Amino acid sequence: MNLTSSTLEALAQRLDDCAREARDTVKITDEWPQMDWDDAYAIQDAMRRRHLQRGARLVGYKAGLTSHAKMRQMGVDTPVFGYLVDTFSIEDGGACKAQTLIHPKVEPEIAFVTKAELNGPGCHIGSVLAATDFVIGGIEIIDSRYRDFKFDLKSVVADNTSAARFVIGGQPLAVNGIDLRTIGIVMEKNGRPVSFGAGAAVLGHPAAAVAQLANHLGARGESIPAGSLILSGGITEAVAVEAGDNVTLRVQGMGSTSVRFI
Ligand code: 0L1
Ligand code: MG
Repeated sequence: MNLTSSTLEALAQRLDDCAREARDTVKITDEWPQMDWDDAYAIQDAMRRRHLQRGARLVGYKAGLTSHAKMRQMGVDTPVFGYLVDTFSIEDGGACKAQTLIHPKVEPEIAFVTKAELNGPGCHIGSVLAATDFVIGGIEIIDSRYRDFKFDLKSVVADNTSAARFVIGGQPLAVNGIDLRTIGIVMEKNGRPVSFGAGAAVLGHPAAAVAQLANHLGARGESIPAGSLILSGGITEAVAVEAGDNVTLRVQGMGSTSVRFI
C-alpha cells in the first residue's frame, strides 16, 4: 500500500460526502497517482464502514464493467467489484430523486440471490449456479462521483464502482434448466426501447461474474454469504437519465422492472 491510513480515511470521507451532497470531484489518481489496488479497495472498505456506522445493512455485492459494451464505453479492460447496502434500494416501480444524484445512468442487469456461501479461490460457474437460490431482473443506477464520469480503474474501485441505487424486479427465476447466456433483455426509456442484449454479454455467462467476485473476495479473506444479492454487471452500455424519465427493464422469464426519475 502506498497511502497512509489517514489519507485513505480522508479520501473515503471525500467520496462519501460527494455522494451524500450530490456533487462531483476529480479522480483520486489526479492527486494521488501512487494509489495502488490495495489502497483503492481500502478506500472502498472505509466507505462501507461509514455506511454501516450510519445504520445501513450490507445486502450484497456488485460486479461492474463485466461486458465488452461497458468496457468499451469506459475505456477499460477488467471487471471491478463493489458492495451494496439496503439504503441503495428503490422498490420496483418506485421513484428515484434525480437531485440526490450527480449524473445518473441506468444499466440492465441479471441479479443473483444466493442460498449458500460462496468461497474463492476456485469458484466457478458450476459453484455459483449450485449456490444460487434464484435470478431476477435488476436496474442498477450508477452515479460516478468523478467529474464527467472520467476515471481510471483504481479510482472507480475506490468510489465503490459508481454504485448508487438499484431496483430489483418481482419475478424470480430458478436457474435449473435455463441457459442464462441466452436470456434476452430489453430496456426502455420513456416507452422507447434503448438497449437490447443477452446474458452472454456478461463475461460469456453472468455466473462467471459472480465466480470472479467470489474469487476476488476470497483473495481478501472474505466470502459471499448465503442470502446475498449480487448484481452481475450491465449487459449493455449505461444510459444517462434525468428527472422526468421512466425506465423499464424486461428480462426474458423474469417479467419487468421499472423506476421513475423525479
Ligand atoms: O456497474 C458498473 O458497471 C459500473 C462500474 C463502474 C464504472 C462506471 O461508472 O461505469
Ligand atoms: Mg452495474
